[in-house]
This record gives sequence, C-alpha cells and structure tokens, in this order.
Amino acid sequence: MAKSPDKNKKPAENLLDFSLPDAETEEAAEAQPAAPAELADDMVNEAHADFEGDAMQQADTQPDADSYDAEKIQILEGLEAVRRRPGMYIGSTSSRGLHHLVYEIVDNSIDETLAGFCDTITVQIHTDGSVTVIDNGRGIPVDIHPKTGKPAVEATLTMLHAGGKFGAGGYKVSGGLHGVGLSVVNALSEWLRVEIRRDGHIYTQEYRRGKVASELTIIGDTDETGTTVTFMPDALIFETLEFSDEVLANRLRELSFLNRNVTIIMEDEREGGKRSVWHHEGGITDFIAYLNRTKEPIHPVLYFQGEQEQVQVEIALQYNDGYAENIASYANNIRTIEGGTHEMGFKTALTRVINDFAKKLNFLKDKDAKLSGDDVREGLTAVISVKVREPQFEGQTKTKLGNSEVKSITDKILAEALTNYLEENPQKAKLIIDKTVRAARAREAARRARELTRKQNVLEKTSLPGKLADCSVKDPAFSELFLVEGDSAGGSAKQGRDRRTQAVLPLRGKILNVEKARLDRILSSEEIKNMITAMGTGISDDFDIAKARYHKVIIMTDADVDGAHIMTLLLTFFFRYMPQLITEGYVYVAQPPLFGVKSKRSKEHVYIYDEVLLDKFFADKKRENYSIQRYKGLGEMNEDELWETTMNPANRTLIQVTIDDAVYADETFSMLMGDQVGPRREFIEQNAKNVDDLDI
Ligand code: 0RA
Repeated sequence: MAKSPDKNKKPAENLLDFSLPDAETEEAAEAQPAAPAELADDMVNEAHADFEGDAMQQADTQPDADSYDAEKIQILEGLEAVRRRPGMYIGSTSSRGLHHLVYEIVDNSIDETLAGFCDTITVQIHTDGSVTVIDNGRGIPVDIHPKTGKPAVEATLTMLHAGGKFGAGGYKVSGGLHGVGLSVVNALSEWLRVEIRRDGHIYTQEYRRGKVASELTIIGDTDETGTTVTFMPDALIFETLEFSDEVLANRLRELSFLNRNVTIIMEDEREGGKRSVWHHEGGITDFIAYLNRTKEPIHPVLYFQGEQEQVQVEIALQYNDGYAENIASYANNIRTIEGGTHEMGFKTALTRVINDFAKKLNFLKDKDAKLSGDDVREGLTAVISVKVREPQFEGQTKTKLGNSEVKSITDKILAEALTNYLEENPQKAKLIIDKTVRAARAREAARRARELTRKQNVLEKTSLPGKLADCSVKDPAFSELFLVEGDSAGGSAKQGRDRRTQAVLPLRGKILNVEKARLDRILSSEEIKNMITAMGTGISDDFDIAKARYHKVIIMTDADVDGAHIMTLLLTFFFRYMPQLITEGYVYVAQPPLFGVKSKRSKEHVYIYDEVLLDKFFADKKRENYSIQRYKGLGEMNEDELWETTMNPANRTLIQVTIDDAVYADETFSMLMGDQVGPRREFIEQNAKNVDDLDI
C-alpha cells in the first residue's frame, strides 16, 4: 500500500511527545523511499574521492586529466544536486534531516577536538530559527586553494565532498548520515555565515542557498582561533523548521560522553537563553551511570580500554537488576544502530569469558548447557566506542561497522581486561555470574511456556482471537490492524472501519507492564496473547517479520493520561519483544482530533487536531460564532466520526513510530515503566505542558 497522502500534516506533538519523546516520530507521508540511500552514498563517495584529490592538506596528489572533467562537472553541479535530492544527502527533509544539519557542523568541530585543538563547542538556537555553532579549533583554512583559486573555506562550503578529512593524526569521521560535508549544510540553508579566527585575523563570508553572497573579508584582528557557523535552514527544503532542544541535547550530551575532553554548551534563545553545559571527565563511564540512573545497578561501572593496530577501543559496562539489554555502540562517534564488527567482538568475548568463569566458580557443571548470549546480556547496559582510521559503514542505514579487523581486536581487548577484573574482584564476579545463571534458568522456563502456548494454539485450532474483527483482504501489504483502547471505542471502530482492509482488536484495561516481567509471565496475559496471535509474527526468538499479517499496526488510544499509558505499554512491548516491527516501519499511532468545531451560522464543521491548529483556525475568525467540542476520548465519537477523522486513509494523520535512537528509547521506557517513581514524576511534569488535561 502506498503511504497515505495524509492531508492534515502537522508535526508529531502533544500526546506522543508525552508518551515517547525519544523514539523519533515521523508522519507516514514523510517516509523516504528506500532505494535512493545507496545511490546517495555512491554519489557522495564519488564526489569525496574527487575532493580528496585536491584536499588542502594533500596538494601533491593531483587527479589525472581524465577525471578532471568529471570532477569539474561534479563541482559545478554538486550543490544543485543536493538541493534537488536533499534526502540523498541528509536522509530526509523531515525533522530528522533538519537536525542533521546541526550534527554535521558539530561533527566537524569534534574532529578538531579529536585532533587535539578544540575544547569548547557552543550551539546556539536563535529565535529567528537559525542556529550557530562556535568552536575554538584551528579555524577552517582561508588561504587560496591553488586549483580553484578560491579561499579554502569557500571551496569547503561550495564544493560537494564527503567530509572525511583527516586532521593531523586524527580519525576520519565519515559514513552514516554524518560526514557529508559542510557544503551540504550550506546548500540546504537559505543563508549561511561563517566566521573564522585564524592567523591573527577574523574573517567572514556569507552564502545564500549554497552560493557565495559576499567575498571572504577580514573584519578584525584576534589572537584566538576557531570557527563560527550560523545558518538558516531553507524553508523551501525542509518540511519543518523547528529545532527540538531535546533532540539536540540528546546528541550533544552523547558527544560529551564520547569525547571526555570537550565541553559542549547549548543556548536556547527561544527559552530565554536557557543554557545547558555538558562535560564528562569520566567519558563513557559517566555515560553508563547516566543510562542506568533510573535502574538498580548491582556493581560499579567497569571500564576497559586498549589500542591495537591503530584501532582504539573503549568499553564501559554495568549490570542492573532488570532484564533489558541495552548496548550502544559507536564508531568514530557515530552511533552504529545496526551494530557491526565491534559489537560482534564485544558479544563473543563477553559470552566466552562469563561462561569460563561460570564453570570455574562452579555455577555451571559440565553437564549444564552453556550460558547463551542473551543470558549473559540480561540486565546489561554497555557502551562500546571505537575509533578507526578508515571506517566502513554498511547495512541498510549505513550504521553497521564493517571493518573486519575490529572484531578480533575488540574481542581480545575486552576478554583480557574483563578476565583480569573478574579474577581480581571475586565478589563482583559472583554477583554477575549468578545473575546470568538465573537468566538462563528463566529463559528455559519461558521457552517451555512458549512451547505450551504454541501447542495450545494448535490443539484449539482457534488461531485467531474471538475479539478480533479481521479484514477480508489477505495480503498483509494492504492490511491494517487497529489496536483500540477499550471495548466501546473498539465497537465503534469495528462498525466504522473499511472491512476489506482494516482489522480491529479491542484491548481491555491496562495491558501488563512488560518492563517488570519476564517473558513467561508476559505470555500468560490474555490481551498480549491475542495481540501476538492476531499479528501472526510470534515473539522474541520466534519472531518472524515475514509472518506479519498486517503491515500497519495502528495504536488508537484516548488523548488522556490512561491512553498515553496504554500507548507507552504497547510501544514498550513492541520495542522489547518485536523491535523489528518498529524498524520495518509497521507501527503507527492514530491521531484522533482533539476538537470538533461547528459554525453557529453555516454548515461548516471541522475537526482540529491540537491547540496550535485551533489557534490558527481562529486567527481570522470570531470564536463566538462557533461551538467548540473538546473530545476527551474515542468513545465520544460515533462510528462515522471515528472513520472520517481517524481511520479513513484519505483524511487521517498517522504518526509512524521509529526507533531513531534505541538507547534513549530504552531509557525512556525504563523510566516510564520501571520501579523508580522520582524520575518518572519529573518526566511527566516536564512533559505535562504538552498535555492540557493531564489529571495527575
Ligand atoms: C579543514 C582543515 C582543517 C580544519 C577544518 C577544515 C575545520 C573545519 C571546521 C568546521 C567547523 N569547525 C571547523 N574547524 C576546522 C585543518 C586546519 C589546519 O591544518 O590548520
């Protein structure tokens, strides 16, 4: 099914922000087609190769005559190509792409940090929508670039290249969506101003939509060095222009953990200059403490590091008393969501070392089965950060590290260091091994429970739950499943739906909090069993996306606190036990309208989805001429209204749930669903401003 051309485009907000702020949400209509990503990479790499040939630091490597024409064409067409197909260079023109502009500049500043020249980076969000990034690195070179006759800074900003510069002795940062180059930011900005402090002077130059608007000029003298870039994202390119302080803060905080020498400051002028400062001497050890701050750790954070064949490896880990596994890996500061060789090396070494100790300490007898990878990672929070000279990023989203040598290097460094630690700290070793052995026993019990469920299903032959009103179409690509809060709204949805393509499963009451239960207990919940059976995918190790009976699973809950809670519970469940459902883009959140507005004088009757749009509607109309109904729940709409506003693909707004950053999603889920009440209350209070009638 084609992504629905949803009319009522609006940013994901209110309710979803409240319930799931960190798993980035995007409207269905904004989803990018999959194919161009690879093409984009080819283009970027190609351009990159061209640029490297005349990179300032490598003046002696001239490209041959044949490639020169091609290069020229690339240069001439470069930034136009970026404006024509922005998604190819920054992934999308949605909120995510918008934020990538900031990351791109900050990554360049971080390169200066890695090269040892920059210890402070400041990001300012201005009230007019522009952003400034200031660093105290060496400053972008300003000398004339021999081949183009332009100042190097101008070449950097107006010629398409893939970043990937080498600082002296530094690590090349490229791949993923980062490292596409400052020129891409320039191309996608209505205007951009750069200021460079270098060689005793302050230089400045301006650009408009990627083109030079003023020549490089000296405007003063200074004995400092550094670069300041201010840019205004182009409204012709981006679907949204609003920077989220929370999204930016997450990435900047992350960078401050990954680079312990740097201080990162964010100033939000939209919030009266609200200032956040991140500096973590403890590096990724502090990162683990931060990620586990809402959990109950069972030992202090362990930190290991080593370097071999110019590959630097840093690992920090800590077990908590929960069940979730939370591993975040990075290569050259880029989050490797799809894992890769560093993560493989980590996992192999961890499983091997823990098994060795389990035997040695007599927790496991010879006849016992070995601890599995899942067993040794239950309740584990770990950060793996490697720095590699020529990182190869692979996988569908280019966030999987491919360098094969990194696997054995990471394995070796972790195995040696962890073995030493466990030998020197036998008490801690016992705590950890005991936890993993208990995990193995629980997993065995869960496996039996699952087998039982499967057998029951076969015996009873009722493969689909009675509460499910299935659709008649059998092709999953054209089928949608609505998970509806409550039997009464479920009833309306069943009446109002398109029976051919839309199935409805009402969910009664609160579903089980999966954050606090192991799989065997989760599978004893009737609501959850119904859901799994309806979806057809199985669960956990048995999960098979190919068996999905619907390619859209749409959560439809009331716009109140209970609704937000049920939505969070469902999303937590999918995140923990069917993450692929989310990564495949199958999970959506329905957006029922908050208001029904009727004219007292004419037949005009509209549905409005939030306060902002309501204010917009009344910008030039008199409120007294209208009656406004505020919907408290789905149950207040009859079946026709529910169809028209929320279910009809021609009118509805669906928000696609994506896991942009699983670390923060995990953290949010744990916080919202876990034991510690303090952080949860704080979070709800902070986000309550987004939900009008939050009755807590
Ligand atoms: C090219 C070469 C050098 C530094 C930079 C670019 C550079 C770029 C950005 C972007 C934001 N801040 C930046 N700081 C530096 C090396 C310069 C040298 O060798 O002196």
